Amino acid sequence: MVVGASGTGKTTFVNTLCDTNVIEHKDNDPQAANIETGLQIQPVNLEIEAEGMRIGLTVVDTPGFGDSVDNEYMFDEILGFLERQYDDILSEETRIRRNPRFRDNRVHALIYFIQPTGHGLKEIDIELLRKLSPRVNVIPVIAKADSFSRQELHDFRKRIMEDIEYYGIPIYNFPFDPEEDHPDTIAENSELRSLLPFAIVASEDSVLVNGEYVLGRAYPWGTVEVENPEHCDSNRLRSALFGTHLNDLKEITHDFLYENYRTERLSRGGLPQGYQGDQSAPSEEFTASQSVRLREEALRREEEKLREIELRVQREIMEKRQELQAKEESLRSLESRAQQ
Ligand SMILES: Nc1nc2c(ncn2[C@@H]2O[C@H](COP(=O)(O)OP(=O)(O)OP(=O)(O)O)[C@@H](O)[C@H]2O)c(=O)[nH]1
Ligand SMILES: [Mg+2]
Repeated sequence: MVVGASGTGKTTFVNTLCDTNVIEHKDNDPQAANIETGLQIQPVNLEIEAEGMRIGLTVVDTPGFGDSVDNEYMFDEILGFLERQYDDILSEETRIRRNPRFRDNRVHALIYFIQPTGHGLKEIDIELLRKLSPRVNVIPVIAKADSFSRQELHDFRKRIMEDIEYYGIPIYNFPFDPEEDHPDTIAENSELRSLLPFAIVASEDSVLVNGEYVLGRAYPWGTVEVENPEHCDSNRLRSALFGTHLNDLKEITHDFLYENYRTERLSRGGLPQGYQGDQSAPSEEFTASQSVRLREEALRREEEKLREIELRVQREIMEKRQELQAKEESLRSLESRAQQ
């Protein structure tokens, strides 16, 4: 899944990553530029050839993120989408007769696009990452990294990682066990970790470099090559996602993220009554009824939060009233003693 502010290059990245035109770009009609389309969650299923294997892949683009004034609602939609995939598995696991057509649509990696501001994380980034990272492997990337000089990129990367650490955001940091793992794995994972957040350059255009066409962006002063590790980390991320770390991402999703969700869900009383799970093949578009359900769930959570706050305030008022009464009483007894 790719998430991030509008125009950070998510769709271009997906098309670059899969080497085909998987997703159409949002209509850039200037007349419609000020019409809010809201967040649309669009899963697309495809098969690609990567790292010498054929991989069945579902990419989920989230165009329009950050366009709306109400970001909280968008966060809940994305979170709701992630959790719904877990609910589907949970319902399938508890079914007496399994559905042979069942498809596991859990999101194994969420690539989060950080705007190339050079100023570290924004509040909206922090809020969103905090909300989503307990549910999905988050891999942060710097969008349009060709906007930076080498030194600027180094400083920006450092600032972002400091923010991630400061706010305790549990991103996917290519985990390894220094005592158990093979030295090669340790070296590889440490190197990938040092590249976080990955510097991404994406392009759907081919440019001629040394007599050969390669994916890149041509500028008056030179060319940025998407697959050149000297220019950006797009290729490193690709081979980690589709090759070296594909299984690890899946295992962490199943053994840790899903397991936590499952425990929380069951201790809260399990799935809603009558939950049927996803009976059909996955839909191309997030349907209207699902969207309404998510909104209702978000509203319910909001109501719960408000009720908690109300109760807390009532309790505090009660305590203060008791304190005041006790003080008044002691004052009265002091006064009566003074009069005697
Ligand atoms: N300089 C630079 N421009 C890029 C890069 N990737 C994409 N772009 C350009 O940025 C613009 C927006 O790219 P999109 O891929 O449509 O952005 P998006 O994140 O999908 O946007 P929404 O669908 O509106 O959320 C296009 O003009 C792309 O050509 C990059 O790595 N560097
Ligand atoms: Mg897009």
